[in-house]
Amino acid sequence: MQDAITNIVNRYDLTGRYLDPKAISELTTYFDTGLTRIIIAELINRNAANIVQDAAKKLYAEQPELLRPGGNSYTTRRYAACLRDIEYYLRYASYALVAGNNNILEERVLDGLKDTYNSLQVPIAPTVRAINCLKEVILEQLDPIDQFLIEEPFKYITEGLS
Ligand code: PEB
Repeated sequence: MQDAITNIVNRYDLTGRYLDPKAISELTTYFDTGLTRIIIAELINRNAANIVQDAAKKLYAEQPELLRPGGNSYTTRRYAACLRDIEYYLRYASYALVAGNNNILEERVLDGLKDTYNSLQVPIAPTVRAINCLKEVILEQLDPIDQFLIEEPFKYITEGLS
């Protein structure tokens, strides 16, 4: 797993360079957003159950056919798997948010995920929609000026799945 700092340091170490103004500027950008990243992670921790529930509610209000016979969320087992998947997305997005780096999403979430979904016939488009619902529920609770921070990890997941 990488974070914003190890990412920069590793890059410079590879070529044996001191941290130049470009590196310092990248580090400053990360540190300047650090406190806000932590505040959002705290908000996610405090409201995780509600955020997951609201995102699922939103998804199923838009696509009720998922819950009917033939739908991929039909049966309590699959419905529970879906809520669990949404929870995974939220938890990993909060890690990437704090790390200021999406590498953990690649390593622990996206690697092989599309193949898994395809082999289980879990539909990708509604899954992407679920992830965006998750993001929208969080965005409603954030100051507009901080919203770009949470866009980053969710955008990375949805693009990786698409
Ligand atoms: C990914 N999801 C499922 C499985 C796996 C994942 C590996 C198969 C094994 C299992 O059921 O546990 N696991 C999940 C994930 C990580 C991980 C993200 C990351 C760390 O380890 N069905 C829908 C919705 C969508 C959905 C659109 C948003 O209709 C999800 C929720 N995922 C869904 C469902 C299953 C599943 C499994 C329904 C069960 C599929 C099945 O067994 O038929």
